[in-house]
Amino acid sequence: MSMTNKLAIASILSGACLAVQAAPVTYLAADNNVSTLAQMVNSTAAAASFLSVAGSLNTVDFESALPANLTITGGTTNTGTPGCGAVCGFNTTAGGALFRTVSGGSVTFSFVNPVDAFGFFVNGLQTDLVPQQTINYVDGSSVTQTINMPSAINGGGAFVGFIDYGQLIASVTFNATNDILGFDDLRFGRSANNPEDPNNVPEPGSLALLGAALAGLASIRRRNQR
Ligand SMILES: [Ca+2]
Ligand SMILES: [Ca+2]
Repeated sequence: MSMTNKLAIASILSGACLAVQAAPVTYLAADNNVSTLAQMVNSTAAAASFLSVAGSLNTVDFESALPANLTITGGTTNTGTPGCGAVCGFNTTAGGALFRTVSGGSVTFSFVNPVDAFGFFVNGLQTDLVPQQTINYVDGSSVTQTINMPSAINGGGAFVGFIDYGQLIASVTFNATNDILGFDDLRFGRSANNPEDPNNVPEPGSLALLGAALAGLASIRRRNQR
C-alpha cells in the first residue's frame, strides 16, 4: 500500500474515533433584571433549543415531592422570601409557586440512573457582585467538566443546560458561590439525539463510518494486488 493510501486511511480512522468522543454541548442564555419567566425571553429560547435535541426528559418543578430517581443536596424548596423578588429568585412553573432557594454554597444533584442531559432555569442572579457560578460534573470517562454560567445582573435569570451525549453522569454540582438565588423546572435524563451530529445520527453512525473506512482499506489492497 502506498504511503498516501496509508495516510488517507489513518485520517478516516482518526475522524471516526473523534466522532465517538463525547464533549458537552451547552445551551446557555441569560436575561438581566427579571422577576417572571415571561421576561426570561433569551433563557426560554435556550431551553427550547435544549429540549428540541434532548427530547423527553424527567422534569422537576418542585410543586410536588422529588422523584425517587433524584436526590438534591443543598438548598431549600419554598416559595421564596417575601419582598426580595428578583434578586432572590422565583418560581418559573406555569401555575406553580414553589422553587429551590439557595443561599450561596453548592447544590449537588445525584441520579439513580446516569444521565447525559441536564438543564434548569436559574434566577436571582447577581453575577456583577459575585464570583462566576459554575456547573461541574464527572463524565463517563472520568474527565471533570466545568461549565461557566452566563452573566446576568440585577436579579437576572438564565437557562443552563448541557448534553454530553452518551456519557454516564452520576451527579452534577452547581456552585452558587455566595449569591442568593433560585432554580426551578429542572430537566435530566438521557438525550434522544446527539447534538454534535448534524443529522442527529446516534453513535452507530460512527461505527458505520469505521466500517466504511475498513471497506476502503480492503478495496485499496485489492487494487494494489492487481
Ligand atoms: Ca416551580
Ligand atoms: Ca441574588
